[in-house]
Amino acid sequence: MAKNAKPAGAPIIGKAGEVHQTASTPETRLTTNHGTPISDNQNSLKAGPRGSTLLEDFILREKIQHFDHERIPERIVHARGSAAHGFFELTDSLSEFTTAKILTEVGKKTELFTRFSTVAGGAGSVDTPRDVRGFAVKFYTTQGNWDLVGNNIPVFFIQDAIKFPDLIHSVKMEADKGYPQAASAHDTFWDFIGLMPESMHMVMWAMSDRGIPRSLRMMEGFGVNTFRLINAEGQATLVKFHWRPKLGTQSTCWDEAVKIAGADPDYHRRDLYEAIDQGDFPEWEFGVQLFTQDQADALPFDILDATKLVPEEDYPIRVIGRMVLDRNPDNFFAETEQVAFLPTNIVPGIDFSEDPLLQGRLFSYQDTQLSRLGTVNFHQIPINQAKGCPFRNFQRDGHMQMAVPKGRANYEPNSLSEAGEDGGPREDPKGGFRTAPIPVEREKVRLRAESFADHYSQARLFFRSQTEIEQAHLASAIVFELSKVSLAHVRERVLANLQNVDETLAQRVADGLNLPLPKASDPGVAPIDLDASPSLRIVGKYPDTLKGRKVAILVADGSDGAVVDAVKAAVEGDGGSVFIVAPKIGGAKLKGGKALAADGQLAGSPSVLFDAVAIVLSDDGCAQLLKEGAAVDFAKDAFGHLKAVGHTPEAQPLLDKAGIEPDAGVIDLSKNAEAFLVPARTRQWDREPKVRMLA
Ligand code: HDD
Repeated sequence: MAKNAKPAGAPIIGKAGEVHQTASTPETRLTTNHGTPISDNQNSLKAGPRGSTLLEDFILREKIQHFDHERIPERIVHARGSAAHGFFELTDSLSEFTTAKILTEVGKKTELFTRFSTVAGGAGSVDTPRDVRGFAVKFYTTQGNWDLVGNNIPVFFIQDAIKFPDLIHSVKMEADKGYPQAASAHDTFWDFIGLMPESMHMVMWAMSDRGIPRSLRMMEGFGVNTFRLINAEGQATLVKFHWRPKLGTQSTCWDEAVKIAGADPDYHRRDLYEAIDQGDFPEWEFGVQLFTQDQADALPFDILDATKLVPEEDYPIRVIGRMVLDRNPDNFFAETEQVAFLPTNIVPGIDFSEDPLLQGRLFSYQDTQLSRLGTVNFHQIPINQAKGCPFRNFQRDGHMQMAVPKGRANYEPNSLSEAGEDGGPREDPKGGFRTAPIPVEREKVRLRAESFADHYSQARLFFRSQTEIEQAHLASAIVFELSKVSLAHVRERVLANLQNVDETLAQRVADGLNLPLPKASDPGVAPIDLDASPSLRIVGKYPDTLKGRKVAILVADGSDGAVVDAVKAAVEGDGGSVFIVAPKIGGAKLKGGKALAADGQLAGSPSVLFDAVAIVLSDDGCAQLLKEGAAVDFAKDAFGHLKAVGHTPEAQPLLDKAGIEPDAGVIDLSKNAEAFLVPARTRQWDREPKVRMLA
C-alpha cells in the first residue's frame, strides 16, 4: 500500500489532519447539490496520495464552483444593511381614508421584514460613518406586499430622480482613487452639494447628530415621499408616513462614532441582533400625517418636493399602529442580502404622488434587482414572496423559475374553463389595485416647478429649531467635513450657500476652518423665517430609563463584589444591561477570593461601546491599571463622550490620570449606586465645552 494511503475502515482523514466527526444518519448525511451522498469531505480525488487532483472529482468541482459564485453584486446604494423579521399591528383604523386592509383592520398583525442600512459604504464597510440610514419595511399584507422604503431623515438631497446617479457618484469613493469608503467628507460630495442648493436641507440633517445614530433601534423612520390614500369612494388624501422608536432617538458623539468603527465595525448590526436574541424586541410607533389637497396647496412649499417636510407642529402625527421586530434572520444572505424592496410594491387603497423623485424610484428598484439578483423571478425568493396572500398570474419561465405552473392557461382572456380546464387567474375590477383618477394637465416639459424653488427656508428651519448643543454639533460636523475637502473653491461655495441658511452658522463654520466668510450666494428665492419646530430636536428627549442601553463595569483583581452587585442590580432594575470588562477574559478574583467572569477583555471592550461606565477597582487593581493605556483611555473616552462615570474611591488615581474632573456625571459608587442611574440615562451635555472645542 502506498505511503499515507487510507486503509479500508480507517478514519476519513490521515493522522496528520484527523478531524472530529459525529456519525451521519440518512437525515443528516452530506450530499452534493444533486443528492449524491459524500463519503469524504476532507480530501480531493488524487492520482495517488501525493499526486495531481483529478478533473473527475465532481464533488470538489461542484463545491469550489458554487463557492466561486457565492457573491452577488452588492446594492449600488444601501449596500451595508442589517435586518429583522417582525410584525405590524394596527391600533387605529384609517377606513375613512383608505381601503387598504393593513390600515383598516384594527388588531390585525401583519408579518414584516425590516432592513436598516447605511447609504454610501460597501457591504463590508463599518456601521457608524456619518451617513443617512435606510429604513425599509416590507409588509406581507393579505392584499400583496407593501414596501415602505424610507430613511431615518424625512427629506432628500435632490428633487428629481434624474440627479440620483450624480448624487450617489459624488458621495461614493472617488472614481480614480477608490477612496474614501463610507464617507461624505471629500471633494466630490461637497462639490456636488455646493452646486445643488436644493440639497442644503438634507445636509443639515445629515450633519446633525441624526447622521451618527446610537443604535438602529433608536432611529426615527420616514417614508419621505408623499403618497396618497384612496377610500372606498375613490377620494384621495395625501399622506406622509412616520416611524417613532419606543427607545427614543439617540445618537453618538462624532469622536465616539469614529472610535467605534475601529472597536466594533458591526456595532449596529450586533446591537440589533443581540437585542432581539435576548428577547428585548425593538418597537416603533407608526404614524401618518394626512392632508387634503386644499391643505397641501396652502402650505408654503410643495408637498411633491421631497426636500421639504411638513412640521409636526402644523400637522400632528396620528399614531395608528406599531412595529415590533422579534426574530433575527436565519440566514444573512438568503434574507437580508436577497431581500428586494420596491416602492412599486403597493396595495389597493394606497397610491403614489407625482413627486418626481418618487416617480423615478418607481423604475429604479425593480430594475436594480435584475442586475443584483439576476432574474425576473426574484419575487420567488422566499424573503420576497407575497406571504400574506397567494400570487397568480401568467408571467412564465425566465431564469431560475421555481414554480411549476400546471395546465396550458398562460394567456388571458381564455375560455379553457368552458372545457373543464383551469383557466387561470382573473382580474378583480372591484378589489384590485386602482390608480386614483388624479387629473393630469399641461404640456410635456423638462422643467423644475417654480414651487420647488425655495431651497433654504427649511434648512434654516431645521438649524434654528435645534438646541444650542445640537447647533454646535452640526456646525462642527460641517467644519470636519469641509476640512477634508482639498479644493478651496468647493469650501468657499458651500460657505456662501450656508449664509443663506443662517449667517451665524456660516460664520461659525468659517471660523472653524479659519477661513474668511465669502459673500452669500444668490439664493434664487429669498428664504423665509418659519416658526421653530422643536420636534426636529433630539437632545432633551432621551427616555428617562436605561432600557435598551448597556453599562460596562470595569473590574480587576481585588474589586469589591458588593459594589459590582449593587451597580448591576440598579442598572438591570432600570431596564439596562451590564457588561463586565476585565483586563483578562478569564475574569477577575474579587476581594474575598470569589471569581467574577468577564464578558469582554479590556483591550477589546473600550468604553465607546457602552452608554455609561462603572469603574470598580481596589487600590491594587487601580495601581496596575494605571500602567495600562486601554484602562486610561476607557475612563478618558467615557468622560469625553459625555457619559456617566461611576467609580469606587480607590479608582480615583485612574480618573486623575484620565483627566476626569468632578461633575454631576461622575459618581462615587461607594455612597449610592442608585445615584449613578440618573446621569447614566443621558449624556452630560454641560460637560461638553470642557472636553471639546466646538464650532
Ligand atoms: Fe433608494 C435602495 C431609500 C431615492 C434608487 N433606497 C434604497 C434603500 C433604501 C432607499 C432604504 C435600501 C433598501 C434595502 O434595504 O434593500 N431611496 C430611498 C429614499 C429615497 C431614495 C428614502 C428618497 C425618497 N433611490 C432613490 C432614488 C433612486 C433610488 C431617487 C433612483 C432614481 N435605491 C435606489 C436603488 C436601490 C435603492 C438603486 C439600491 C438597491 C435597491 O434599490 O434595491 O434602486
